Amino acid sequence: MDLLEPFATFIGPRGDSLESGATRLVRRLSGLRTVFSDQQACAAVLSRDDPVIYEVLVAPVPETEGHLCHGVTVLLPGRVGDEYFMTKGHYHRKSATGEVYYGLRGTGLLLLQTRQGDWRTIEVAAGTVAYVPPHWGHRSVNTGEDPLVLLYAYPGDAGHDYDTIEATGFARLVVARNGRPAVVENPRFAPTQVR
Ligand code: S6P
Ligand code: ZN
Repeated sequence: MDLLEPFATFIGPRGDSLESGATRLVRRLSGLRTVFSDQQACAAVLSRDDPVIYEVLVAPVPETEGHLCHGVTVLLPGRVGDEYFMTKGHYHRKSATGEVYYGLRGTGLLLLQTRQGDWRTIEVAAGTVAYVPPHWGHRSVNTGEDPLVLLYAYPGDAGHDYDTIEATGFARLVVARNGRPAVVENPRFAPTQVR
């Protein structure tokens, strides 16, 4: 039996520093062009700058059965056109696996949907424990003025399916209307055919 040495990671007061050999993934707008619906607004931002949209600090846990992958997502505040900064979003490749999020800082929405197009939102703020049940695709959206910082944990063998979201989009968009977040229909959403 391979025993992994128990370890802890330190999360700083801003909820954004994870030490102990954590890997930092940086997602900039240039790598998220297909995520935002307003392509003109996206191109306009990219003509000036390539802003960081979010970072993921990943604790060093094997991505295998039995382990609990965990880390912290730091999603910056901002918009592309009317649309708030958000993560790519994904289903778990092993679809029957859930995930827990814990809000450390900021405010936002978790956008959840099934492959058939049923959708939900969960408001998240510091102290929110949000549960993503198996089979629900998920994306985080920062609707506030501060970074949205979320701790996450999911089964090590869950894997990530980004291709489906890339192909179908999300059923709903989170946009600013009169300065407030609104959840509106995505006219380009194409639910996956039930096989
Ligand atoms: C992984 C978990 C989060 C996301 C992170 C970035 O299952 O849901 O760690 O990876 O929030 O989102 P995304 O969609 O780019 O992986
Ligand atoms: Zn996930």
